[in-house]
Amino acid sequence: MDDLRNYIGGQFVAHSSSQWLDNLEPATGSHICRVPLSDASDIDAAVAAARAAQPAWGALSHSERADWLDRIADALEARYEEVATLESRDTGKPITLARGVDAHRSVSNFRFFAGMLREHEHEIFEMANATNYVINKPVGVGALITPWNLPLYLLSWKVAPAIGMGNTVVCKPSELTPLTADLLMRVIDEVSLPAGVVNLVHGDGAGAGAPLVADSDVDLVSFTGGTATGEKVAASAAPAFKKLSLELGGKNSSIVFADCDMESTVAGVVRAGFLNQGQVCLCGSRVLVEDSAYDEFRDRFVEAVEEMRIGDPSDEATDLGALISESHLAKVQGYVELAKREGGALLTGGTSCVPSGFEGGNWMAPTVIEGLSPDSRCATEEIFGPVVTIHPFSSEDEAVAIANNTRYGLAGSVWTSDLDKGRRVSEAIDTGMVWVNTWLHRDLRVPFGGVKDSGVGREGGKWSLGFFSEAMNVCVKHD
Ligand code: TXE
Repeated sequence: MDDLRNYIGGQFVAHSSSQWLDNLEPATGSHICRVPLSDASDIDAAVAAARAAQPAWGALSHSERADWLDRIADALEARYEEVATLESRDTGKPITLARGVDAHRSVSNFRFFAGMLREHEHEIFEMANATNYVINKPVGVGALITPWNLPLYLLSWKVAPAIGMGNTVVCKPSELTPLTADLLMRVIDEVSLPAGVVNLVHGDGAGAGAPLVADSDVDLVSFTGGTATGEKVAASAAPAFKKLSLELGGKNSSIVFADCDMESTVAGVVRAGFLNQGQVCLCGSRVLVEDSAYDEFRDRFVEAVEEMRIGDPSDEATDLGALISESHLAKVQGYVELAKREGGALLTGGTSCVPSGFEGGNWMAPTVIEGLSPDSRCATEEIFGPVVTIHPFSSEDEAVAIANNTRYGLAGSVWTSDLDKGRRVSEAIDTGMVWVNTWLHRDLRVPFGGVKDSGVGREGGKWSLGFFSEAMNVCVKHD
């Protein structure tokens, strides 16, 4: 595959330095392409192109911009299989997941926000002698920074509402998974979106991400990634009062009550624990089980985990693929070693499991650990891999207390046939989102985001439209 190039002002351009990063395939370790290691001068050029394009783009009506989003959606949909294949190759995730989740959502993100824009109306607040109407103006130039676990899914989740509300943007995708971001730029070029509305600069966090956030001509920052990086982004953006949205890590609990439907709960909790090899910020990586059902659930859960097929990501029968990188694999394995030192017992996994022919890749068996204190590091820190810890509880209060004993507060799930209990427990958990008897069941209209160290702000539906715009009130006095 050819070396990648930045996309600035409607042109694919070379970066200014001669530095490159090798993009490696997680499943095999083989070389895919070289990624530009861009620097502050590339960022300056991209931000200048975005700034120049913003007035004309911001002057279009919502429905004109909605038409552009639909054109991008159509062109992306025409390349559905290409999106899925590139995403699977670049991330190591199974092709069925790349099709059903990544390729599907990338198209529907553009379609969904096109529909929202067409329905968007000014809010009106009548007074006895005056009418207030609220308009949503573009913020200006947006910096959109995304991680490697759901590359195009998350990038399109930001690009669509950002440009939909009249902003122009500079995207900085993860340097580990640049392929579908490059594809999106080719799609945007193909549909002839006005030059400078969407720009993309490849590179790492220090060389490209940090100067982008710090650029004085950037008005808004939408970041999804690790909590430690989020702290740096917040510190850089705050002094200039940039609008900021941070979607960060999670350590989410799946809370299983004895009165649950055992079969669907086991299937749902396995999916929550291991989707995308556990590399989703929403994953339920700590499973809390009511003590009277603990033994039965544990045995069935481990059995179901062992039935998952690990192997060639391009094989439709594969359930679990490779981890993103060698260093990430080492970090996840380090947590398994830590769990042993913390007194945990491995119920399954804990080892590498390299499929034949994939010796150069980053492979790890799905791992379940019991016997750890719910306060232990492995039970409270984000591991972001195929590792789940399992813990008994004896009361609703105890389950909630365990669920809340982490620095994170992103998501969770509750499994019970008593829906009153399901709602009661959900509302007591300090997170941004909870599912009852399901997991990752997404309605794009609802708020998405976390509390505590899981982030700041909400995206999704009207929350995205609000974040990517400035609300302005006009009060007109009547005679
Ligand atoms: O994320 P980073 P990484 C978690 C997970 C994972 C950890 C680190 O725990 O192990 O984060 O993953 C860019 N200024 N999540 O290292 O470093 C970077 O180039 C501006 C949770 O991949 O946060 C990339 O584009 N940008 C998460 C993006 O930030 C900077 C999904 C994310 O990279 C930067 C992925 C800087 N100083 C990992 N430094 C989730 N919540 O979904 C880096 N970047």
